[in-house]
Amino acid sequence: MTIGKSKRFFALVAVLASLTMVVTGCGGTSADTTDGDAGSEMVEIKIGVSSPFTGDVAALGLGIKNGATLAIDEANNDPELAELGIKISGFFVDDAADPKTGVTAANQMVSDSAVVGVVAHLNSGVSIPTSAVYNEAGIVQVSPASTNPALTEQGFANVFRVCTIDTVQGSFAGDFAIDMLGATKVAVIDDSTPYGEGLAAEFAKQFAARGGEVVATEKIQLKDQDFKALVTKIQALDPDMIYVGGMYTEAALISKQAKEAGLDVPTMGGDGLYTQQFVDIAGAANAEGDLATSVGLPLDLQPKGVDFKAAFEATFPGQTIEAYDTYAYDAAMVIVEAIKQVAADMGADQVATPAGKQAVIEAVAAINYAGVTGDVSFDEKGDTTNKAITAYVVKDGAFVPYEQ
Ligand code: ABU
Repeated sequence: MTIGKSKRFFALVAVLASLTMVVTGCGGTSADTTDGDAGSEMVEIKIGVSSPFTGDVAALGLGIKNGATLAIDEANNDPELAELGIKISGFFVDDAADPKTGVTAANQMVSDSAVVGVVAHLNSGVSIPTSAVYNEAGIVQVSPASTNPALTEQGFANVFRVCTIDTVQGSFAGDFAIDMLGATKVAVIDDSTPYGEGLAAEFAKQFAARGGEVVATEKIQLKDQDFKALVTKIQALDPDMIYVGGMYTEAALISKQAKEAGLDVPTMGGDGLYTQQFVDIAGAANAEGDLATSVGLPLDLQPKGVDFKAAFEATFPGQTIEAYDTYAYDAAMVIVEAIKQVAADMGADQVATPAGKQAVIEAVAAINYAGVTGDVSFDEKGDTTNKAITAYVVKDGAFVPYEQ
């Protein structure tokens, strides 16, 4: 952790133990084979990747696809993997941020016996129901972005995430609103999803525990677009901030319509807001001063963030690195590392067998991987041990780390 540099930011690591904040086809037994460069036979192992490639949160979902793609490309240039006789392919499926579509996507991926693990999904509301599919199929699920605590509270030994959870993020945001923004009265809105409800509740709990007043607790639905009546209602309560547990499209429209109605107070939310799309939808002038927390450190403070940026720009010229790209990269790499361990122990042709897939789960559970985002390891539930959270503010039309 680059303490010296991070002192400039309210990029804080929430240390869970003390809550101290420090600045700063199922069951297949045969594997597909393909010819390697030297003419030797390679075993093809697949990693499923599923997130929203379409719809209102596609910016974040396509970022996950990009991050996982970079990892898979890099893995296939790894001489160690080639020596083991393995080629990795991605199996990409759009879940459209929809629980039902997500379950279909999950079934599609696990039906291919070469799929030994999945990087999935963005939305907690999708990751939670699909986790039962992966559990039944006996393959590892590593979510890059689903932050609702319930995902890893189901007792599934095959479920992991590389992003920290909303009890950490929500309480961080509650403290931030009090300590950094001096907020006293907040209107809290959630989007009725597991993520939005959970994050808003954690924020409100901490904000109230610190002496703040929650003047409104309101619900919206995904794809709502007209928030004028809601804004009028909360405007009468004179809040000095709006907190939105939700995703960027709805939150940006709330910010825009609040400012247009004369309710000129910051809108704040969690990682679901941390994308330039939020600013673009709200309009830069409306979004100025709005805030978002997000998991982990800013890209340039992530241990391998600068290298990731160079590789990303070479592979996806003109595209933007989104909030979870490096997390998707690390999620895929954790699965790759587990595949390498299992191939070394059991042989490449055993990795995609039921026993091999179980061994991959066990290898992920024990992993200690030096990732782009930091050291990746998991606790007994499958949650990351990396509890970093950063606060960002919109300044001159773009999110930047919040400076004191
Ligand atoms: N973590 C933000 C967005 C995804 C979710 O958890 O629903």
